Amino acid sequence: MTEDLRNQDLRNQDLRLGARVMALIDDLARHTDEPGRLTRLYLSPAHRAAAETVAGWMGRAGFAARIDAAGSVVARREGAAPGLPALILGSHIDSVVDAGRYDGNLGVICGLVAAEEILARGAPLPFALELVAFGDEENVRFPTSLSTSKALAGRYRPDWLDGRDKDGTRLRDALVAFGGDPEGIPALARDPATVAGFLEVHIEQGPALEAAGQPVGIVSAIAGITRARCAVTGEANHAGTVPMGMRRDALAGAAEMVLAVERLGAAMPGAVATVGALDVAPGAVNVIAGRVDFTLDLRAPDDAVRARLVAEVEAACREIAERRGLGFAAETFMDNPAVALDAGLQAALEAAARRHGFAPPRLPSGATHDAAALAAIAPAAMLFVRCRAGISHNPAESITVADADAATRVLIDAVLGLAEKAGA
Ligand code: HGY
Ligand code: MN
Ligand code: MN
Repeated sequence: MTEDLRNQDLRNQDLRLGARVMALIDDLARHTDEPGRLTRLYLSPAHRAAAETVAGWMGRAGFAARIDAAGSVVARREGAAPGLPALILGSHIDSVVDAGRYDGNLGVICGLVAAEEILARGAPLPFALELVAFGDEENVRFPTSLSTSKALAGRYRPDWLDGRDKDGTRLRDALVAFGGDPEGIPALARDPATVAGFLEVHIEQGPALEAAGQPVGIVSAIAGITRARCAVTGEANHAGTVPMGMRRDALAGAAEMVLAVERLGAAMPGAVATVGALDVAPGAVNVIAGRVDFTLDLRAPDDAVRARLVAEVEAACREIAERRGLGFAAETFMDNPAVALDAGLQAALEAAARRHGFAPPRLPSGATHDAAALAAIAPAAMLFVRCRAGISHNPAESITVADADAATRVLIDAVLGLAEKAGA
């Protein structure tokens, strides 16, 4: 966001909380694995630095903060009595490659600033407050699925520990190097009775709130998502000597598959289908590609539609491979059903937003979130925040100070409303 737009917001009204949120997000953005752009993959040095920074801020806010065995930051502040069920606020601090700075980080920092404000008001709460910064929501580095929030939800898959990143590093080894503890992950699972709820603030990553002229929206549901790693195998050979009709070109076959994925996704109501990463081997100008690895990301609000899309995409890839004399293998590593978010918490967020004069739309999330994992053990809800042109997973991701302020105040109001209701 340009500096003058930020100042303009500040000139108009007291946006103390929003200004603090934006300043902390800007500070956190310096922790990147790639100088010049924001890339903070799970268990990387930048993830460790960001986790320690956030844990320090939570500690200074009066929370007992630690980095857990799976690499998430978890901080707790007791309520009116010790050992009460916790209302958890937070999101994730890992990012995609060349990311925007608000995806995930906004929810962690909004939770922190809201908690600071709530504690400053001094009213004892009828629940404990916990702040979390999950570390593996994007699942970009390893073939996992919301692994750090699923650790808290008791749904961690031990085979994730043997997954490897593109350099061949095993998650287990990266976790130990990070300072985590693979053997300590099962103990992270929460007894559902100890979790009162989970509230996640997150940028919308879409255009609906900007079109509606609203700073915040209430998320009704999170789309189901299937992700897979695919391999196309042909025969590396000389680009100058092999006649066109005698080739087993893995890249030409993969290219036909990518177009089939796009066509099938577009034809399926409400679905989206993406090939986001593709690697060619051996990758030389004068060598016919012998192998191509690519990723699949298939989503739909309706699980039956997603299942149909997955089946059609796999059938199309196998037909193309067969016709071209290629090998095709697909390994699904994420298969998350669509999740309806908690009606009571949605209502609490909506009531808080309306008390601030907003008219928050209810909208589904095409992106997945840690709330989808926590919803397995506790009431979970999300507050979406308007982002410019809906852009995300891109350094152009941008929100305004005023909207950061609005989201933080709505979150505070929702927590206090829940406290009043629980304490009634
Ligand atoms: O890909 C997603 O839906 C999220 O940004 N991890
Ligand atoms: Mn996110
Ligand atoms: Mn994301």
